[in-house]
Amino acid sequence: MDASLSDEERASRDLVRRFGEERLRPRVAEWFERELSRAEARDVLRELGVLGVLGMQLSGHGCAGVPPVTYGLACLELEAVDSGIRSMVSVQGSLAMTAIDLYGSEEQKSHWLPRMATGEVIGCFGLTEPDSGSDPGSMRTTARKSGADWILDGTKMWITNGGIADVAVVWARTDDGVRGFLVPTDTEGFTANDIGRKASMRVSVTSELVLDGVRLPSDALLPAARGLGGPLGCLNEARFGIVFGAMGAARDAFTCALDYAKARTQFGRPIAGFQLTQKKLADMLLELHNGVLLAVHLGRLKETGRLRPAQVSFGKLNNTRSALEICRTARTILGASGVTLEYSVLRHANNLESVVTYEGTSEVHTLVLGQALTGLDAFR
Ligand code: TGC
Ligand code: FAD
Repeated sequence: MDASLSDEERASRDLVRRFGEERLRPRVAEWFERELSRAEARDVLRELGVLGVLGMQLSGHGCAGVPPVTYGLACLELEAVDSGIRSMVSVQGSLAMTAIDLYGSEEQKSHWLPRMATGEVIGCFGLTEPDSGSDPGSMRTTARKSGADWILDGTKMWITNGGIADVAVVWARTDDGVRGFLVPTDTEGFTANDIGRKASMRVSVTSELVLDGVRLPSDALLPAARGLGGPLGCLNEARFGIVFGAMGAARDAFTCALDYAKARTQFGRPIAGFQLTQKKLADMLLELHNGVLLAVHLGRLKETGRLRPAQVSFGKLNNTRSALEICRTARTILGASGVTLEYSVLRHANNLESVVTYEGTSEVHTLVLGQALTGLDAFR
């Protein structure tokens, strides 16, 4: 892959990889085992802010403005450690900060973005609701006018960074269609309840957000977001990061399986010497490199403004599906050792169960491609 990357892209990737290996990997299995606490999640985001990856793909207001492939490679290296780490970064940079960057007023941008880039202020993105997941157009959260103010009521569900956020980007139904609001989380009527007992994505905080008569001033509204296209526009950005990120988890599982297969002896020889193991490794290698090549290709399209949402769906569907398959295959190579947290393979596979579900399930992206191919909408 290195031949397809510029010197700057490789240097930035190596920096993030080193940070992941030295600062995060030594702690990650323990975090997964007992679930990352709110305080630890905030600390990790502060460290990632110092590293410079939060909103690194945005320009101005304290953000570096790196090209898409550089951002994608950062996602890949972080997800090689754990999908939860990449998730925190995606939600902060590609969802919450992107919503403000794309749709916010100049005042909103200068108020929030510089401190979000450093990790001093944490954001979350509330689109999903208990009864409204794949079909966000059916959301029930409302925002109604009360004089110059807005009053928000409703519940958001499965919100990454929800319990640690200082500001929540909340999408709500108004008389004027779906609109976005910046909700400081210390506003009266706002509560975040963390979701426990997750068997996946344990290295990130996931919460329910309850909005009970939350009163906001008129300048809490994101002025330039109108309709469902507002949140979906942000999802394109986060999904792009996942196209790269998923391949990080896959690479880590592949490397782990290859090393293990060379070291583990059965029937008097390394299991890497058996043809069945070699077929697994070769198939994993093909899918891994196809996925990375696809990600870089989509990144090059994005650099020149030619990346369409259906192409992002193509990448998200293919790479999350392949990554999950690679991690499951890696687990089989490790035998019983593969089910423990001593190795990363099952932790990655468990995390990827969330990654194939959030940001549009595999079924949703399949239907987006079906629609692009046939012109027929099979969602309803
Ligand atoms: P539909 O009628 O097709 O479209 C409504 C309006 O939205 C526009 N639009 C898009 N705009 C930008 N990017 C896209 N990808 C867009 N897709 C559609 C469309 O042009 C239209 O605009 P307008 O101006 O005509 O009103 O909408 P639909 O109700 O039929 O739904 C389409 C569908 C199913 C594809 C969409 O709703 C969808 O993507 N559903 C999946 C929901 C989802 O992905 N939720 C993710 C929540 S956030 C999250 O999971 C974070 S995980 C943490 C992490 O990232 O790590
Ligand atoms: P449903 O929509 O109920 O789908 C259930 C099943 O039905 C799926 O297999 C789905 O593909 C299938 N299905 C639905 N409609 C169709 C159809 N038309 N045709 C065929 N099959 C269909 N959301 C946020 O807003 N912000 C976040 O930060 C966030 N973080 C998350 C973090 C984690 C760890 C997880 C697990 C989820 C997160 N989500 C977040 C929510 C996520 O986006 C939703 O889970 C996802 O959009 C799917 O919604 P659902 O779970 O309600 O499933």
